[in-house]
Amino acid sequence: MVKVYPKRSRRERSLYSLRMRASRDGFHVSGAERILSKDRISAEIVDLFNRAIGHEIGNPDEIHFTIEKIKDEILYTASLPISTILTECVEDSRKKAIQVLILNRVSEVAISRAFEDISKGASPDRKNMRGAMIIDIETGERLESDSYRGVRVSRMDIGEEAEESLKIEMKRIGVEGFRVKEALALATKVSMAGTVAELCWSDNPDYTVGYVASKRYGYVRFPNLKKEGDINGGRAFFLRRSDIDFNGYINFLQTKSLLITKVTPGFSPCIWEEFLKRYED
Ligand code: WAQ
Ligand code: MG
Repeated sequence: MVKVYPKRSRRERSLYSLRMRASRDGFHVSGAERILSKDRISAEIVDLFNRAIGHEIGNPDEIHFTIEKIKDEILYTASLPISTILTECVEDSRKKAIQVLILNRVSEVAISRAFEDISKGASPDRKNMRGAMIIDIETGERLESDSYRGVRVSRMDIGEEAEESLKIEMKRIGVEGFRVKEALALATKVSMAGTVAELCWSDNPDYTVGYVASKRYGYVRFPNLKKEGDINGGRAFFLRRSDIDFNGYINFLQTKSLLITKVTPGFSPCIWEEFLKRYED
């Protein structure tokens, strides 16, 4: 008699963490995170290599790839809902981004600290950080142990099927490229860790879209959180110290594997009043 074994589900297949880091003269240029099956690794390495080598910030002189079989449990989850707010200019975008942070009960001093530091280069030597700063939601104090490097979130990605629905959503709102996908994966993981809210915009001079992410309002994009040509960018994670085991929090961000299996649509594109109204309902 032929024995029939149940097929292993997709989730039980071995998955790998693939990480890329590129630098020039010791300074971080770009990085990427993937969680994927073995058969997709080599093609993805070629893609990430091409991205790193042609990076607009400067050609790297070192590119590192790390490939690691994931042995620990993987968390599977749906993404934060994606909304895009229509704004007129940088001032307008910033005003509304601040409003979302206030709705999340982030204090004024903490908000000012984040905007000021990201705008001028958040590391003590006024350069962009490789990772994120962590800001106390009440006092505005910076909590990360290394304020040059910041905290790097690692081991997160959007699964193949979810990526298909993300592509449809992106087409609908008229965006292309890898940034939305990578930022959405990161923001979802950061919010799952217990972060109250995150503020981010890119360090790439020609990418002006930024976002505020939170459990309550989702991943809220603003078309121009900085001026075109501005080389500064970064990330701030706002944290309520009393609610969190700090070491456990950092450990979750750096080492826990998280794969997004569903992309949640929000309200895009949306005018501000409409966005607020939908969340009040
Ligand atoms: N962990 C922590 N911080 C990071 C990480 C990470 N894995 N990767 C980047 N950062 C920090 C670092 O300070 C960078 O300088 C800064 O964030 C910006 O990184 O249209 O492209 O990769 O919805 O330039 C957001 C909007 C795009 C996307 C963000 O960031 C959209 C972006 P970048
Ligand atoms: Mg960048």
